[in-house]
Amino acid sequence: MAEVRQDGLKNLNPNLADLDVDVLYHLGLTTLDDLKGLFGDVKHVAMMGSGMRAWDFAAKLHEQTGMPITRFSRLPEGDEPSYQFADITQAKTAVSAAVYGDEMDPRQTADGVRNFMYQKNDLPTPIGKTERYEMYKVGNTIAISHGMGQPSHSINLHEVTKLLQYAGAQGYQYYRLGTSGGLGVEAGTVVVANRGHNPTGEASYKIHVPGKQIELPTEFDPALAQEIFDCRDQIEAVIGGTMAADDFYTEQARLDGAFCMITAAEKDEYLRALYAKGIRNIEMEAAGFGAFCQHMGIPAACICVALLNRLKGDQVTSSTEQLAAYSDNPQQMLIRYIQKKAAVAEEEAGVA
Ligand code: R2B
Ligand code: URA
Repeated sequence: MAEVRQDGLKNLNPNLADLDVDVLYHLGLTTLDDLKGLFGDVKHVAMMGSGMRAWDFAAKLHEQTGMPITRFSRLPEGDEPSYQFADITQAKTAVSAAVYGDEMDPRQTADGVRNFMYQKNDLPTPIGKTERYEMYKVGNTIAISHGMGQPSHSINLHEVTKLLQYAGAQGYQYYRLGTSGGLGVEAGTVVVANRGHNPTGEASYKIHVPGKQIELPTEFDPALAQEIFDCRDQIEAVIGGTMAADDFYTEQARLDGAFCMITAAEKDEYLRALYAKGIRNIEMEAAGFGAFCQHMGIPAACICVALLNRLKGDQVTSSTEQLAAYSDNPQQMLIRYIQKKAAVAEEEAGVA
């Protein structure tokens, strides 16, 4: 029987204890960094597809709650970056060093410039590297991007979970704040998932280990889903199934991909059958995310806004401003939830 920790974490890999140093390659951090100091207090991990959205969420969280921004730099304190490149060759070398992680002075990189400007304006700066994902920390909350699709998100989940293990964090929860195509729900509506579904409509996620198919269940924590739903205020929201596809076009039954294997009637029949199974939106991570968190005993919620109603069309035609407003909906629900939890913790600390 795998050990189950007091906070519910289970199935932690025993091989990790044998590693002298664990390189969290895609995060750009290792166990030689001060992970306890940086992440020991983490209670919330907000995951989302794009780096810009992770930054945006961290900035809003800092602004709305006053929780402090955690900064991490391997540069000596107060050492400011210079962003003068002598010529284009030096600029290219610097950017390539940032991307490929060579041993080069990070003050000379594009990231260095950006971080310098963010720091000067009290805005979140990334922790670790930004080649694959972008991670920010505000108070007890990590905001991190995971890219598009279940494989990218899965790598992220493994490394973040190891990071929190090495940091000694306890009792943390994961959230995915995403975009999606609604099923019978209009643009702007938030779907809080009760379970993830695969494209056959089943609530399971298939992995192959080692080469043998294993099916994992994909339920989300029902109490947490309800608590997040209760933070909707004026935001239109529903609790329902979220289907994860391995593509935006073909597996989501769109008629507007580069190729198309179905008729409009087949698409309609498929989407309506999914709706009949309680599925209310389609994106690209929910099933893998639910499976990972259920397997490891990490309470998780998948909170995705619909950008369109897929029963009415395929193209995302909203303006940039409209899309930003839609993306704000799940973010505000989570910020309210984090604030509620902070108030409860404060009250408990006062009583103790
Ligand atoms: C939602 O949006 C992305 C595709 O546009 C994908 O990551 C997802 O799940
Ligand atoms: N993301 C998806 O994966 N599908 C949509 O329809 C919209 C956003």
